[in-house]
Amino acid sequence: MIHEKYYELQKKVDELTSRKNKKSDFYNGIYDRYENPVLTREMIPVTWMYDISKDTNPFFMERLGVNATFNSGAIYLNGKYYLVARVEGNDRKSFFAVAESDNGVDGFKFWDYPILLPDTCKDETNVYDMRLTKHEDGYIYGVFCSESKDTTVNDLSAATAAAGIVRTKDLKNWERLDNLQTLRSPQQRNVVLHPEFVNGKYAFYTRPMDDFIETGSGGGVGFGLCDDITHAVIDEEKMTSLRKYHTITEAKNGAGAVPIKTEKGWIHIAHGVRNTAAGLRYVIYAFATDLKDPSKVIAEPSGMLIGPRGGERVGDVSNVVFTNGAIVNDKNEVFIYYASSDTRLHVATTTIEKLTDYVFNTPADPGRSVECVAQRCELIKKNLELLGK
Ligand code: M1P
Repeated sequence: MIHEKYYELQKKVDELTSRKNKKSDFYNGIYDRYENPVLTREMIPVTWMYDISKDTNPFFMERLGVNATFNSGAIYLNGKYYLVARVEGNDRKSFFAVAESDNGVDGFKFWDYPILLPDTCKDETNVYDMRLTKHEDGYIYGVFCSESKDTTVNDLSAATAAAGIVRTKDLKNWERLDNLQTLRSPQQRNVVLHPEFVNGKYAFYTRPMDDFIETGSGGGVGFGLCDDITHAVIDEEKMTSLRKYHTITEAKNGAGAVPIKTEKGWIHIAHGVRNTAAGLRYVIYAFATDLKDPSKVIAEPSGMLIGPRGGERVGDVSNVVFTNGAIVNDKNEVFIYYASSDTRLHVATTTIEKLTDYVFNTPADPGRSVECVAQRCELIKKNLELLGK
C-alpha cells in the first residue's frame, strides 16, 4: 500500500516544478536573471528518496536523501531544453540526472531515473560536472570529472581528478569511453570537448593541475588535440585563457560551457577563482577565441560576467557561481545555466547579439588601479560631453 504522505510530498514537488519563472529586476543590459532557481533539491522526485510503501516505511522516513542539485551540462535537442544536472546525495556522492523543459527557464522535470553510468572504472569514487557537446561526428559527448582516491600518498583526503568521457545519441543509452589522458598534466578537471574537429582531430579544453585542489604550475585553461576519442590521449597542451595576478582568475580558472560559435569568434563562458580571507570566490567570465584557431584568445572583457548576488552567495560552498552548460536555441537566444554556492541551479538569459557585443566591446582589464581609473574617466568624460557638461 502506498503511504499517503507520498502524495502530499510529490504534490509539493509538482507545484515547484510547474511554477512559472519571471525575470528579476536585476539589470546590466548584458543578461537577465530570474526570480527562481531552475533546479533545487526540493524538485527531486519523492521516489528517489523515500520507500513509498506503508508496509516497509510506516514512518515515511527519507531513506536516500538528496543534498543539492547544481552544476549542469545543457543541450538543446528537437526544440527542448535538457540539463544533465549534478545531483549530490546525502552520502556526498554526486551523480547525473536529466531534467527537461519546454522553454529553458522553468518547468524542468527530472526523468524517472538518474543516469546509471557503465561501471568501467572501478577506482572511481565520485563523478560530477558533465559538459555536453553536440559534436560534428554525430554523437553527444559528456565529459565530466572522474574522482578517485589517491592511494600513492598517506593522506585520507588525497584524491585524483581525471576527465571521464561518455557518449550517447539520446541521453538515455550511454557508452563509456576511456578517461582522457594528458601526458604532461597529472590531474584534470573542467575539461570540455570542442564541438568541431580542429585540424581533423578532436579538440579539448583542459585545466592542467598539479594537485586535486591547487592548479599549482597550471597557468590557466589549456587546449589539446587527440586522434582517437575512444582512447583519448593529449601529449601537448597549449594555454588559452590565462590566470593573471590580481584578477578574477588569479587562483585558478576553468572552461565552463561548450564554446558558442558566432560570426566573430568562439565565445567561451568560463569560471575564475580568487582567494579571499573568507575562502575562494568563484565567478563567471567570458572570452572569445579565433574561429580558425579556437585556442587563440582574441577578446577578453575585464572582470566577471556573473558574480554571486543576494541569496546566491550562501550555500554548501558559499560565494560561488559556476557554469558548465549553456544553450543557444533556434532564435539565437542564449541560456546560461549557473549554479550558486554548490547548492542550486539558476539561469541567466541573453542573446548571441548581446553576448557578442559584451565580449568584443567591453574593455579589457588594463591590470593596474591607476589605469583602471583612467579607463573609467575616459568613459565618464565621453558621457558628460554627451550630457553637455
Ligand atoms: O566548489 C566550487 C567548484 O569547485 C570546483 O571547481 P575548480 O576545479 O575550478 O576548483 C569544482 O569541483 C566544481 O564542481 C565546484 O562547483
